[in-house]
Amino acid sequence: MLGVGEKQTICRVATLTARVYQSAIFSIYQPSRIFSINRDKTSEVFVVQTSEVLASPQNIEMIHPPHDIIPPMENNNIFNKWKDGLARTRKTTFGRIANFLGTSDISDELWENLEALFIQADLGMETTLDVIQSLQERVHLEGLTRSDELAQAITEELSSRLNTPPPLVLRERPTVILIAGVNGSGKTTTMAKLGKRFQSEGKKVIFGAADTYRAAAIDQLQIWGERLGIPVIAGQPNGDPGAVTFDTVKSAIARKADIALIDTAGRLHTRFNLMEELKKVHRVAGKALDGAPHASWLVMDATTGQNALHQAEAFNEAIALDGVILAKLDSSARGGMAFAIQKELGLPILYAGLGESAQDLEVFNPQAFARGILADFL
Ligand SMILES: Nc1nc2c(ncn2[C@@H]2O[C@H](COP(=O)(O)OP(=O)(O)OP(=O)(O)O)[C@@H](O)[C@H]2O)c(=O)[nH]1
Ligand SMILES: [Mg+2]
Repeated sequence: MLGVGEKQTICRVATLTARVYQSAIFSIYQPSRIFSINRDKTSEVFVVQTSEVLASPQNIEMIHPPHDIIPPMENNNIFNKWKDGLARTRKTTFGRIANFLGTSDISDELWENLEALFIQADLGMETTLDVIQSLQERVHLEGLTRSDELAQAITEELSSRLNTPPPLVLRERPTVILIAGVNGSGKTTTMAKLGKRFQSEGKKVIFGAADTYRAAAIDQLQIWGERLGIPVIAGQPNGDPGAVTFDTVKSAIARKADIALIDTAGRLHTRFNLMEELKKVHRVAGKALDGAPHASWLVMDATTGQNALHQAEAFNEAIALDGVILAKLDSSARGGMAFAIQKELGLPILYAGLGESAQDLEVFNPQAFARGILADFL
């Protein structure tokens, strides 16, 4: 990543693919650094040029200032929060990349070590192979020979594979959001965090305690509701979650709430029952209000790594998820699963849980995330 105060010029290539672009640019600019966003076929690719621009090819447009794209984060509270929250992931896996990147030549052994580390870091096989292939292409194109020259390329390749989540647009009032996930993943705590965040944005929030499977689950949400001053619609333990959902939506309409967040069960007698119940809750929300639920978010426990991806597929089939909230990143060494969630599930990561209290929820920030896991060799 860029050092603060370095002379920067950013060029935008609007129509070329990242690969074509890379080979084009390296024949014109040396040395240059590439920072790409959305590496899909038609993506915009941003080049950061730290030395003087030597030539200006026609299809490159200069944009200033560069700070919108790569905000300096070194003294920023948010960055520090991410950096602290990702300490385990960084120390256990990504931070060890620095050990491989000595002054030796790039060798087969280095590629094997990197591949093993990415897999261990829960990037998933697909992402791991993709990153390694891109790095090998860059080594070829940029003529890198020493392993320490790879650090920048690794940072850029990883950052470019994380996307900024779409902004939350509340088109309906109330906007009804189902919060799903396996038991213990962090649903109820995340609901409290979301409630606090929306409240602080001036929105009127209501909670629905549709996890009726355990009495303690209802109590837990009610305690959060009291603490935050958010009304909680609840039924009896072992009552019908559909009925609670219906009452929550109706109550949100009557109270003119902006957002209704509905907590759902993570554990039932069987996986089949769980998914059938979720589908029912989904249907009932639609009966109470046309178009509801407007979003279904899956809370994933970042400490469970790749297993959580299979669970997510089952939830996605049942209730068509709109996004993921990655909880417990702070107690996980497996933050690398963020890459697999985007690549293998194709779902945006909307928020990240970085602690147990109500304020420990951040909108997912790819740059802060990449800097947080790679801080040791940036
Ligand atoms: N460190 C940390 N702990 C978290 C985070 N989110 C949730 N937790 C903790 O994880 C545990 C389970 O959280 P819950 O919110 O009860 O999980 P749940 O999915 O509602 O669980 P069930 O209702 O049993 O299905 C609690 O001890 C939370 O405090 C987080 O972002 N960081
Ligand atoms: Mg719960």
